[in-house]
Amino acid sequence: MLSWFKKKMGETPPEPEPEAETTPPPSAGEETGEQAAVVEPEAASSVAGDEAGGVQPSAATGATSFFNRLRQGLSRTRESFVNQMDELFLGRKVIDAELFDELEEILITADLGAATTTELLERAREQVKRQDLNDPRALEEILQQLLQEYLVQADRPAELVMPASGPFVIMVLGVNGVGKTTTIGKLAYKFKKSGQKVLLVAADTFRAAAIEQLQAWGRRVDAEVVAQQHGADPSSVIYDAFDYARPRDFDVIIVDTAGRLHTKVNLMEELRKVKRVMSQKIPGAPHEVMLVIDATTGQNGISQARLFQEAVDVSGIALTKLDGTARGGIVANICREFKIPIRFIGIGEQMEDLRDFDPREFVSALFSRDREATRDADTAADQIENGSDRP
Ligand SMILES: Nc1nc2c(ncn2[C@@H]2O[C@H](COP(=O)(O)OP(=O)(O)OP(=O)(O)O)[C@@H](O)[C@H]2O)c(=O)[nH]1
Ligand SMILES: [Mg+2]
Repeated sequence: MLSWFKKKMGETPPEPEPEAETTPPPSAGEETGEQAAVVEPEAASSVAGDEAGGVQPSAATGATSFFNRLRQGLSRTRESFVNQMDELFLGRKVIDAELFDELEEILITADLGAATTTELLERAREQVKRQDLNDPRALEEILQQLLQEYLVQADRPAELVMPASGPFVIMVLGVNGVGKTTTIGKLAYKFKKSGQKVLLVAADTFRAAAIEQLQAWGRRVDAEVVAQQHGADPSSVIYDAFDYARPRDFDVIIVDTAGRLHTKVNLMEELRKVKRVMSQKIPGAPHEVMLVIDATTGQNGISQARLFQEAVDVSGIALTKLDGTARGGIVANICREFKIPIRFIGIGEQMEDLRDFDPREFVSALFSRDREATRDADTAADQIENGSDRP
């Protein structure tokens, strides 16, 4: 399992940091001279009971079933991808131009995008030539490895970095229906499980149901919610919420925003304003601007995401509904397009269905066959136990 966020640690000296070179300085921590340290990774086997009632946590017990759950979530993509690969390689003895052409089609169908596909195949061709390879299976391995490289190349670290003092403010944005509120609920659940005090802020005042939905998540994961009435000014909700939070020592504040009218300038204006208000109330906030993208929307989802990125400086991506699409190649496409880390992936509607994005685990789950599932799961479990699953 990943250590998925870093936490302020005022007095305790930080643990030795295994991924020190990929870790940026926590902004507030540096200024204050305080150190950040990695919070213990969430235990893979400790899916807590649903104390507040509502959602049934599924039986993810132990690293093996954790990996299998990811496999299961990705089953549509995996089956389509792996089946097509198997068909392609079946009976082939050599790597030739025709094989590359057909591979190109598979990758494009998997939503890798034309540019990513072209670039990836170009690099694969080079490797085949350089190593003088003939066996099509070797090509599959190269492909796996190149895909993984795309996924890790985003030049910022995948963990969230909390400030050294004060609450960690996360602003969540994205087109309507992509899964913002659900992701916030799942994220709140993760933070709560890690012992953090969480406040949710209903700054999506566009429709009443959005506020109620966030409140329902708050009850479910036992987090407080600050909300005003439907139609209220989002900035005023932020003011209220941050005033409420100040004396109450929250560790994490997660702000839900509206996703309506994304093509209209006024939504982007509003998001900029909301962001500005946050920084006026809490210097440095929001510490994370998390863009939610729906994996089932393909290229369209990517162009929408670009609009948000242009309007506000996005620092991380949550990619939802990967369980609902056969085109998981979008992950590589997004990594190449945005150079922003994918922090989390959504693989279902339950509260534990938000997974830390681990490129190696993802690629391995994507390429695994049923007959290999047990072996892969065991390997993943070993890696998790040995703490060696971080790229
Ligand atoms: N299968 C699946 N469904 C998801 C996932 N994430 C969210 N959903 C579903 O997607 C639908 C929309 O999710 P919301 O969280 O309401 O989306 P939103 O972005 O907040 O929508 P608006 O508030 O209307 O802008 C809901 O039915 C969620 O249950 C996921 O990872 N997998
Ligand atoms: Mg919502």
